[in-house]
Amino acid sequence: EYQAIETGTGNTTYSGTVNLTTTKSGTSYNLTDGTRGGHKTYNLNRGTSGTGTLFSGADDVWGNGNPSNLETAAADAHYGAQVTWDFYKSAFGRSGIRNDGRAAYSRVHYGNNYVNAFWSDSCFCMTYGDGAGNANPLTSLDVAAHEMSHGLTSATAGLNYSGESGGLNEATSDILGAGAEFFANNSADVGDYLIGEEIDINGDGTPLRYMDKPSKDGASKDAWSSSLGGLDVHYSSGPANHFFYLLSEGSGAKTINGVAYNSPTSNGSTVTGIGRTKALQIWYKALTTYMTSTTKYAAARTATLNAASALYGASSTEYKAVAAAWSAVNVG
Ligand code: ASN
Ligand code: ZN
Ligand code: CA
Repeated sequence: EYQAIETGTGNTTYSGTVNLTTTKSGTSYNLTDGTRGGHKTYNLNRGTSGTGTLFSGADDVWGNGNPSNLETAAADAHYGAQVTWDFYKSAFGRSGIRNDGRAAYSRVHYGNNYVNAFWSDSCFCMTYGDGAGNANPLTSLDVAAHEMSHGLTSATAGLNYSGESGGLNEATSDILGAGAEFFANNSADVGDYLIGEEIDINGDGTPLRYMDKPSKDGASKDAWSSSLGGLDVHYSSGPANHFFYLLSEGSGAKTINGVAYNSPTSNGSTVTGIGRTKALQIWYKALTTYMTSTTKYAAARTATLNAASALYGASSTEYKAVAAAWSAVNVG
């Protein structure tokens, strides 16, 4: 049957009106992205297993911006996978999660009132709940890039999802989630160092996590201590998220894209940032070259120093900034 790559229109909840790469099959359209490894977006229609049905229809317009339209979450999820694919390619020269040109797939409308999203290695797929009460659908771009980046971590360092390595695994997803959001340069969803700010999971407009000062969420740690590995991985991620913010932007007060940050240091030092672009290069190289499944915080310091040395030299400003940013979160 006749198949063609098309550019459709997504009317998303979080990212405004966006172009979506779709497929025309015969006379109908479906959410298959033939330019990014064949990524597909499926409707679980409240189910919790299998793939449900591939989103398809008579026109190439997806959703209306309102979550009550079942295509809207699909537009956000399809867009999130598309942007994250392009971010990996543009920033890191990487072709998909496994760097093999093949895509994962996405499933939306998982379960009933499900307030979460997740990556699964067994399906090689991202899954999104619709939220409940205050919590909006879990399909914002930073959440999508966060989940897809669990796939990347799994395919590379393989950081175990518990203890300190689990915190580093979670931080990697937050770091690349924020990286994808900045990369998208979408005026409806500007880049920030907040995770899940649009979901409103707390019902008071606050994000899930803050990278400049992770303790603002009431549970995450700003700095390493010997008890860190006993925490939930979404809280032991704090020092690594904080490291990444400090390395990118430096300590103290700063406003970026209209969001005010104020990042402390645990040792009273002043850290000067090297910019997000270089910080992302360092984290990615550390993740894909030097970290392993059992890497803890001390080894993450070494991994990122090795990455900075390989990329910029052992006497570079970048190398020194990595050391200073880790020291500022009590690592090393
Ligand atoms: N949204 C969570 C995460 O990606 C789901 C989980 O904890 N498994 O970390
Ligand atoms: Zn996660
Ligand atoms: Ca964000």
